[in-house]
Amino acid sequence: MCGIFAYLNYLTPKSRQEVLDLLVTGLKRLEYRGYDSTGVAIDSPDNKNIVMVKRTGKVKVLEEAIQEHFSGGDYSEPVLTHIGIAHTRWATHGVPCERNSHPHRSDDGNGFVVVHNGIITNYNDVKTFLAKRGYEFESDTDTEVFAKLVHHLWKTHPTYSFRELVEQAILQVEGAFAIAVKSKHFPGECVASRRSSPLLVGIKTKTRLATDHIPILYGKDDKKQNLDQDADPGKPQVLPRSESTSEFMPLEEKEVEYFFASDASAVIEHTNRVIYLEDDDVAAVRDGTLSIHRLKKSLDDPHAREITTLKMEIQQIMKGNYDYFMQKEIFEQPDSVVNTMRGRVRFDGNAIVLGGIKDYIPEIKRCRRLMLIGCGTSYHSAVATRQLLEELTELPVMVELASDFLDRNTPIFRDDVCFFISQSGETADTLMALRYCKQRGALIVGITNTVGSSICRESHCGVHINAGPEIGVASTKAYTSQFISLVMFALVMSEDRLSLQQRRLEILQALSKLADQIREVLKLDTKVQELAKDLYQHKSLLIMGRGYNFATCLEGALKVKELTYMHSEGIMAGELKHGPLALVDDSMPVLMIVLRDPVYVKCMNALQQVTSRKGCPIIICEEGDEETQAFSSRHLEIPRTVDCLQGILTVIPMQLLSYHIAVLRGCDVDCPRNLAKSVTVE
Ligand code: G6Q
Ligand code: GLU
Repeated sequence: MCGIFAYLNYLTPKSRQEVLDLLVTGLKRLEYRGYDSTGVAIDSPDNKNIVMVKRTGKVKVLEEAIQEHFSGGDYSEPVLTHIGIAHTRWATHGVPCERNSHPHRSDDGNGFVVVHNGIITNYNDVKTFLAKRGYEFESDTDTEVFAKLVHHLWKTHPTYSFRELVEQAILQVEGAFAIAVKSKHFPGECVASRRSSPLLVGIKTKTRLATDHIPILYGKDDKKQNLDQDADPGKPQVLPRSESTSEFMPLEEKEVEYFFASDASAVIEHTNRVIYLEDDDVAAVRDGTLSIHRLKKSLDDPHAREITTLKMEIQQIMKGNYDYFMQKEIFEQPDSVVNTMRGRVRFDGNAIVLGGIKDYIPEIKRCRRLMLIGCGTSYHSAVATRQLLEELTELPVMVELASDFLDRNTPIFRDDVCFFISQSGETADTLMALRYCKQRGALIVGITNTVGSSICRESHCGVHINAGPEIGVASTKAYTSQFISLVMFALVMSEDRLSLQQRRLEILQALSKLADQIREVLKLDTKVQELAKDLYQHKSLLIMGRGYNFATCLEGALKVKELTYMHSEGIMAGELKHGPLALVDDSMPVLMIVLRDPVYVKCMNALQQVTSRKGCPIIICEEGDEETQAFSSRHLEIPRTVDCLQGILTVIPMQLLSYHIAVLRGCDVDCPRNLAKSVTVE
């Protein structure tokens, strides 16, 4: 999700103009990550204030705004030490607009300003706490609570250092974040931290550093303070922690520049010396000295963080170790599925809360039927989850392609609940179908990856899938996150059905294992690449399955078509003898999904029908299922999971297969011909 860039020069004279140029260039390097708005914060020329400029849209727009904003004051005067922070936002809480753009501030006086990537899942609790103490909020974001919380702590614990204030705030928040904080009250200092979102520190010095390691420091008291017991300002209730309690000396340099960034692409042109922060590391720069602190001491902690020397080119860093964004996005799925569930699924209490629709659940429970509407991959996520929705909601569920739904002038009732599923939230057909249903009085639920998109805005309620920006035109991680969002909805709907509790539990347990199982499936990559070598010169590929895996057949075939320009068809295995079997002979490539679920026997029948026509299918089957594997020498084994989640694990080999075939055929993986990421025309 989006990007952070911060720059600190210590005893290295730089004008504010130069700092702004550095910040804007840093943001430009992070643009590829996807974002919807931007912002920067620097000191005012009299050093008495912090000035912020924020814009929706591209970094270019911010750059122009900066030129306009800073044309008057004296921004060309060199400053010895200064800290500037910058951000590209991919909205998760609150639509993209200037008010919601980062940096966010603690108070009218801009005492503390914060840039944040990720989601603070308990922001509502923190917000309520702070609101009771008179804090007024000016944005809809989760981030703002962090700035205000630091301010609250500063007021109640006046002897705390900047780093200690941020540490205390971090101990109070839950979720995923990378943050960088700047303060008027602590000039020349910067504190940054991360949990589940990436962040690194780049170090630039005139001479080579004397050390390759930054020691990790621990405070005397890492206990989370009870926020409810406000200390009397001036009389701290808790003893402040001393600054350097460790026997290690932190990195101390005379003239030094530090860069805090979400990834190395933003720092590589300045320095190749970086420290990758680990979860719960707090990096603080004070008097030009960088120190790294840990919130909690654990036995297996290393004593120091290593300074790594980067040997990569920018282009390479943007895609990580991947050749294409699509490939990167496929491999991001263990994380993106967790992000979709973050703050929503409580595995310990078996509870699920979907904040964006919870107030509408009673109304949804009273509806006559559910309609799931989308295009392409998004439509397939509806096909994939329909059966579970029918089972757990006990309602009729219609699954519709938006274009066809409109062509048919489908009857809609006031008590219908219509889901509009769209990664971009801008697909014209889906949006028109939404308006059509809204006019007829149905309840509109949006399932999108893009906060503030048209579908988001025009829905009554919804779920953000939080998969992070998807850049490859072929949708991959958005599909698995849409899938999980719909599964979570089904679980919410069945919360109070006694007879379904066992089933819910089984699904929740399977969800908790999903990320690891996806990692297992991704290990099949080399094997899939070998299979791609067998297939890439063929003209066609048939993909067969049924039940919970039919959607994988459709989605797999779509991936193959759009990426490789080969013909491919997803075939419902139950339909084989009604036509498609005629296509099968010893030369037709066939892939079959045969898993141990309620339709296993029927799938085995289909497998037999294919092999007895001399077909030699590639089989996707369960780990160790020798009986099924006996039908073909080419098989891909996936871990066992609950039937209704199999589709998440089976689609990944299909994503990999289409990717490898496309590479072998020399196709443009990230931008297939004739296609666009967001289809805003009918
Ligand atoms: C497939 C595509 C495509 C997409 C549709 C709908 O790989 O990305 O099929 O799913 O064009 O787009 P939205 O999900 O953005 O509505
Ligand atoms: N949750 C924050 C917001 O919505 C940060 C999103 C991001 O990662 O950019 O503003």
